[in-house]
Order: sequence, then structure tokens, then C-alpha cells
Amino acid sequence: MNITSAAPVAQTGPLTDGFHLLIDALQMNGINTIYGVPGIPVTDLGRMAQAAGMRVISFRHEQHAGNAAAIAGYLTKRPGVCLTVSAPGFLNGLTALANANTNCFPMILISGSSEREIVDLQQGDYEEMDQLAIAKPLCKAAYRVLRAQDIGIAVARAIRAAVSGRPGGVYLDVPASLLGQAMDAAEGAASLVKVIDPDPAQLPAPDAVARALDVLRGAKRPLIILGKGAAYAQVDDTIRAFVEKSGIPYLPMSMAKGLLPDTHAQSAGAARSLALKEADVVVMIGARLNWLLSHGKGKTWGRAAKKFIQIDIEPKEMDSNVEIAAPLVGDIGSCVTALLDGMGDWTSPPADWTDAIRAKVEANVARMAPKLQNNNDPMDYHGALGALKKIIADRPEAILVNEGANTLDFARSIIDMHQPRKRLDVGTWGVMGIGMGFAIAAAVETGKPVLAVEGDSAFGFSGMEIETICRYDLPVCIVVFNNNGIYRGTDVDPTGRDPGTTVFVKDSRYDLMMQAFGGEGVTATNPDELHRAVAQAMDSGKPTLINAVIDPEAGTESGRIGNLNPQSVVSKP
Ligand code: OXT
Ligand code: ADP
Ligand code: MG
Repeated sequence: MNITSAAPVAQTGPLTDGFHLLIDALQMNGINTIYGVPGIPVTDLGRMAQAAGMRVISFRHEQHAGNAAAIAGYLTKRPGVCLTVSAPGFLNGLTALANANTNCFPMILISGSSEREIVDLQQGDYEEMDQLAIAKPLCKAAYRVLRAQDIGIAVARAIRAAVSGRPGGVYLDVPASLLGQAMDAAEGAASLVKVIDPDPAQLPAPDAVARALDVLRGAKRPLIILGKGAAYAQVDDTIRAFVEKSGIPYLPMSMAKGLLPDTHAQSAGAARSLALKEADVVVMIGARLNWLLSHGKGKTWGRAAKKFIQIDIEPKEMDSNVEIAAPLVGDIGSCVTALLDGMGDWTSPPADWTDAIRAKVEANVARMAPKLQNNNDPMDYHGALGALKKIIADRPEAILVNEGANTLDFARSIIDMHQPRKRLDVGTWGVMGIGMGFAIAAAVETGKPVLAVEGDSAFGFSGMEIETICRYDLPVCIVVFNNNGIYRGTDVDPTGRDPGTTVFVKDSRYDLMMQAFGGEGVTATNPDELHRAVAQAMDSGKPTLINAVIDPEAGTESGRIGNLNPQSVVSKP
């Protein structure tokens, strides 16, 4: 990278430059934290941001910094910012940007890049890559800034693009030469833009509200589905008022658990199959009819005719998989308020429906309860998660991060959530590797204790970030569900040559990794030990990793989504 010195400036008054303008633009818009990895050409940007009072959290790998930024955006409704170096650093961050976009999390990936003149002629610059072109199809918007005087407007555009309408990932390309560009300080200050009303309310049309209420009034077996868009919207009281006034059972998607407490009398979480199969009218609030809801059709939804009412800020989401009888396009706060306002004297759904859901919930909960009490050594998923369920019940403000296959699926149904936006997980892509990035940002953004429940495979994707957790002394307790592998620890290579494709080194000591960085590391082999160790970690706030020894035979292939595995017509290994 051949960086020429700052452009000549005619007068001699105070100067500013690209570095400072970028920092000032972020701070002016209330963005005070950067997650990233330093290096050419952004090393000084990080240093200067820190000197200017921003929190700069340096990671060991950009993907995790990007995941941290993404979940910071989800938790705060402000775009989380990730800062990376050019080409390889950019590409490492891009996975997180694409994942943020897929999940509708607002984030901005700011990446240093090489000189345009050399990149465009493909002359082989240091870390040469046409990053803007690569980022474009994977995010909501992508911009490049070439002149210092445009930094203010570029940051404003990036913020607005990330949080307005359907939130998403934005890429901001910052060539090295921009950062050193000088300009008059007063003109620079005047060029900055404070974004006014970055995610304006979007009111639903009155006839769309009336249509939705008509459909809902005609329902015999209504169901509300709350998705992570509803949790993101931060209109918790309005949603609760709507659910409670309607008397309709509701089903939380994974990250919407806790929006209303999972122990709420109207929760149909433990009667999922029945609720989906039998419902006749379904109100979707900030949830998509994607694979996680079997696209709104097929066996999961049964034969009962369905009508969907869908609340979403993105008009194109309507009819994406099945016909939407009553589309309600707008922001969730405005839409749900409009429904509430129009409900008048509301008649609760027929008791035979709500009673049937309640009975199924109670039966499923009662069936599961004894399994959660076992104190087996080594542990099974129920015993171990029974212990962690108590931890969260006693600390409802704690944030739970969760990834894996069995570790994810069992935890989702076993650990009740009691407050909104406390459960963070693999989301729309079912992606492994969000664990430590999410845990770090959750701790940084909220200051609350974080419990990360990780499959041993899942943990491996971001495990090196435990050094980051120790370095910043964050209140994160990681529990690695160590079953010696992916799904199960029992796979063998039929030829006898190598380890089976899904197994890891047996009886690994993940706790010792944590000790290497000065954190607490503990092994637990039964649920009592696990509960004691986690409670101590959560109460002390010390970075801790607990190696939880799980029976390698306890899990199943792909957890609860084994049906998605293609089957060979020739042989089963
Ligand atoms: O109603 P019914 O009777 O049906 O019962 C349901 C509920 O009503 C009931 N329930 C309850 N009962 C009692 N009490 C309570 N409180 C209660 N609550 C609910 O329980 C059942 C089940 O409820 P659920 O779960 O809501 O319902 P269901 O039918 O399962 O829901 C369907 C889905 C689709 C919504 C749900 O299953 C879901 O959300 N699934 C998400 C799955 C997912 O995303 N999985 C992650 C991906 S798997 C795979 O891809 C993995 N990889 C590959 C890979 C990935 N992903 N990424 C990258 C970058 N590279 C590779 C890898 C490598 S997983 C993986 C690692 C795995 O190994 P680990 O070591 O990490 O983990 P282990 O498996 O532990 O070893
Ligand atoms: P889940 O995985 O929990 O089902 P999804 O990520 O599939 O949730 O869906 C979230 C939906 O919420 C997206 O379609 C998104 O457009 C929508 N959404 C996000 N924020 C808002 C908001 N403030 N108002 C309306 N819709 C929103
Ligand atoms: Mg495992």
C-alpha cells in the first residue's frame, strides 16, 4: 500500500483529517463502541478512537468482532460497528455482515482498503481487493468514501441504511488514503451529519388494520407467533398488552423467548406442534415464514385451513411463502398499537382452544420435569440443562448465549427465559461461531452477566476469543457441553485409519484453555457440580469456562433438525 502524504491544503488554520472525521461522525451519532481487529491501514484509527473516549474492543479474529457488532445492533437498535483491515480481514468480517443482514440486525462493517488506482488496474497492491463489489450482494447497502469532506454524509447514510425499514448490514469502504486526507477543521466539523430520526415510525394503513382485525375476530383457534423482530422493536409493553387483551396463545421463536416470560399462562411454547397444526388464524409479529416455520405449510401446519395476519416492516416479506390474508406493513410498535386501539371490547378465543393448548403445555412440562432432576455422571443434556435452567430462573437479567446442535435444541426448550432480548443464538442461518462474539458484546453493551452454553464443536469456532474475554475482564461464564464431538462423540472411521469425521480428542480439557489466560477453569461431571460452578462464576463476574462432561452417546444427529439431512440412496455410513 503506497500511501502518499495528506493532500496539500491551501490555508494554515487548524486541520483535521479522515481519521478524526470518521471518529467524530460516529460519536456525533451516539456510536461509542467499535469491535474490530487492528492492522494496516486502520491501526491508528483504533488508537485514536480509544483516545477520543470510544470503547474499542480488539478481537483475535474479525468474524467474532463482526458478530459482536451485529448483536450489539440487535440489543441497542443502534448499528454495531466492526472495524477490519483490508482484503483478508474484510473477508473475515464479511461472514458476520452477511449473517447480520440475514437476521435483520443493524450493523456497519467499516473496512480499510487499498488504493483505488492500484486495485482498479489490478496491479497487485498490499491486500488488494475490490471490496465494495464483493460486499454489495451480501448486505443491505454498501458505500465507499473517497474524500474527507464526504465522511460525515457517508456515516449518516450507513447509519440510516442499517436501522431504517428492515434493519440490516451495511458496508463502508474506507481506502487508506482517505484516512490521512487533511482538510480545514471548521469545514470538516460542518460536514458532519447528525442523523435525525434514523428509523422513523411507519404507520400501517387504517384499512389494513381493519382487515387484520376482521380476520382475527373470525378466528376459532387463533395463535400469535412472536419473532426476534418483535423483540428487536423494544415495544415490550405494547406487545404484552396486545397478547393479554386478546387472550390468544402465543408461540415465541427462539430469540423472542422471554419477550413475555416463558412461564406466562398464554405461552404455547411447550405445545408447539399442536398450536401450529390446529391454529386457524395466525398473527405473525416480526417473524418470517422461513425454514424455522416450515415455510407456513406441510406436515408441521396440519390440515386445518390457515389464515395469516403478518406484521412486518418489509412489504416484500408478505406472500413470500404462502398467501397472507391480512398484511400489516409498518413498524411493530405502530401496528400493534393500532390493533390494540381497534380491538374495542374483545372476546377471548373459545375456551376449548385455549384449554387444549394449556393442557398440552402442562403435559409436556410435566413429562420433562423429572428428566431435569437427574444427577447423572457423566451428564445427559436434560440433567445439565436442568441445572442451568435454575441459574437463569434465579438471575433473569442474565443473558444466555446458545449454540450447538443438541446443546442448542435442548437448551431452547429447557431453559425458560423471563425477560426480553436475553436469549441470543444461532438465528436464521443456524450458524456456528456466534458464541464468543455475542457473549462479549452482550457483556459490553449491557453490563449484565452472560452465560454462554456451547456445544464443544460450536465453541471451537470462536474459542480463541476467551483471551479477549479475559483481557477485558468481562462477566462471561462459558459452559462447554463436552460430548467429544459434533452431535455425538461416538463416530468411527469405517476403514480404521483416522478419527471419525464428527469426533474430537476424547476427554479434552477446555477448562485449561481458560486458565492459560488467567480466567477460572473448572470441570464439572454432574449437574450438582455444574450448578455450583456456574452460580459461583455468575455471582463473581469473573471470566470462567466450565468443561461440562456430557455422555458422548446422549445426543442425536443434527439435534432436532435431523430431517434436513439428505439420505443416500446407496448406503448409510
Ligand atoms: O410440541 P412438541 O410435542 O413437538 O414438542 C416441542 C415443544 O412443544 C416442546 N417444548 C417443551 N416441552 C416441555 N417444556 C418446555 N418448556 C418446552 N418448550 C418446548 O419441545 C419440543 C421441541 O420444541 P422446539 O425446539 O421449539 O420445536 P422444534 O420442532 O424443534 O422446532 C423446530 C425448529 C426448526 C424451530 C427448531 O428445531 C429450531 O429452532 N432449530 C434450530 C436448529 C439450528 O439452527 N441448529 C443449528 C445448526 S445444526 C448444524 O448445521 C450444525 N453444524 C454445521 C455447521 C453450522 N451450523 N455452521 C457452520 C458455520 N458450520 C457448520 C455444526 C458443525 S450443528 C454443528 C455443531 C454441533 O456440535 P456441538 O458439539 O456444537 O453440539 P452437540 O450437538 O451438543 O454435540
Ligand atoms: P425469527 O427468526 O425470530 O422468526 P425473523 O428474523 O425471521 O425472526 O423475522 C424478523 C422479522 O422482523 C423480519 O422480517 C423483519 O423485517 C421484521 N422486523 C424487524 N424489526 C421490525 C420492526 N421494528 N417493525 C416491523 N418489523 C420488523
Ligand atoms: Mg458436541
